Amino acid sequence: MIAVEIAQRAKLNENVCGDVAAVTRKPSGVLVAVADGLGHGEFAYEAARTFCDFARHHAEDPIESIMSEATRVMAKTRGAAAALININEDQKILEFVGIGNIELRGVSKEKIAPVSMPGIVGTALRRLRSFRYKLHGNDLFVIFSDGISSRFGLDDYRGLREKEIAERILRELGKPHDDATCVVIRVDGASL
Ligand SMILES: [Mn+2]
Repeated sequence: MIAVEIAQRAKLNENVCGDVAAVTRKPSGVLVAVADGLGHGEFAYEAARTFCDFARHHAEDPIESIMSEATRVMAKTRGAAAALININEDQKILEFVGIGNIELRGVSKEKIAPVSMPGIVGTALRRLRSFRYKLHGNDLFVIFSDGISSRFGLDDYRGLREKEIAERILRELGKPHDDATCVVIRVDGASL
């Protein structure tokens, strides 16, 4: 089983959150998209939502092609930082691709330290780099926008339920002056 929980809020004095996260369940597993629209407010939300809608509609495509194809629709928006995480339970792998400040952390048997490429989805696409990790069972992953301080150790949260991890990271590490999003994924060992 793949458990996914999202915690999110807008920056201080803003009603609309410019970060969007989308979870798409597929026969093979799950695709998670996280986008942080440039700036704040309505238009930031519009850009982030456009990315996540595109990802949802193309959820069966390889993540690199979703990311590169999204450039076209995103050109009509103000752009976003974005990341895609695909978990394939049959192949027991997690794949990541990111552009801009969305980070993935993981606690697993191997070191999980992918990097997002610099840039904005919606401007000319430069080089993409994707990362692929083997799942071992009971792997824990956190994806977060730059409205969350990266100064935390995921080990500290490991014993908690997914929803509680997401909410605590948001509460304890969220920056008041930026939209903040935290997505927690746990892959149960039983399903692998
Ligand atoms: Mn941000």
